[in-house]
Amino acid sequence: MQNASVVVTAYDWVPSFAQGHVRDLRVRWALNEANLPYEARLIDHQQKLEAEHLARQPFAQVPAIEMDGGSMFESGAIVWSIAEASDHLLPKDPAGRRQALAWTFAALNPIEPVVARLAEVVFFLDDEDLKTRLRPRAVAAVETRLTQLQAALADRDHLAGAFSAPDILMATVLRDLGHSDLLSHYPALSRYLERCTARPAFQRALSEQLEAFAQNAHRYERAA
Ligand SMILES: N[C@@H](CCC(=O)N[C@@H](CS)C(=O)NCC(=O)O)C(=O)O
Repeated sequence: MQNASVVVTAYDWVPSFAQGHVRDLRVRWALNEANLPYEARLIDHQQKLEAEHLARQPFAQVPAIEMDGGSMFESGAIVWSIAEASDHLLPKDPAGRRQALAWTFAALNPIEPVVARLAEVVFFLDDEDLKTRLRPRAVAAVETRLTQLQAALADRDHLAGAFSAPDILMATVLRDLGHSDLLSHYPALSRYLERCTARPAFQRALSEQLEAFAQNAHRYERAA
């Protein structure tokens, strides 16, 4: 690695249920849309706790990015910054840009936490009784947001005019429901997600994340 002007910090490997869903995917997608070459700095789950990484990401998470001589964290802020550096990932008019900003926060605030909560119940709870008790409420919270989101999207193809930064965030959040059939009850949202993820830049980003995991899998299989 090194000498690239853009460096994305990501995990070298995660368990299969999380592969293709780690949040550096959003950053890789935005960079591919913006045609900005980058290199990945791959860290493991010990390195994320070390001072060198905490200086980049104070909460011991990924992603983080180095670009324009500085470093930043939080995937939404990173995607927005990449979009600002690009000439086609944000509306040019002030009103459209404000809509894009609102939808960027919307993807990460009302929507992502309920999606993440359901994933937590499905993937991280070992207690089957507790899982059975908590799942209906977690599903209902997601359904409420999907109903509202579908109504707000109405017949538009994208959230804020043409495809833009908030679509990268919203689509990656909605993809995280792929472990369930929930989205199939929301045809406009299913079509929206298909439209976004059919983009070549998304496909490249996904391959790049998965390729890193595949290259490092042997180290973890040996350790298991
Ligand atoms: N709000 C943060 C969330 C980052 C996050 O949750 N990253 C996950 C991977 S997708 C992580 O590193 N989790 C490990 C941990 O929290 O210890 C962002 O969007 O960048």
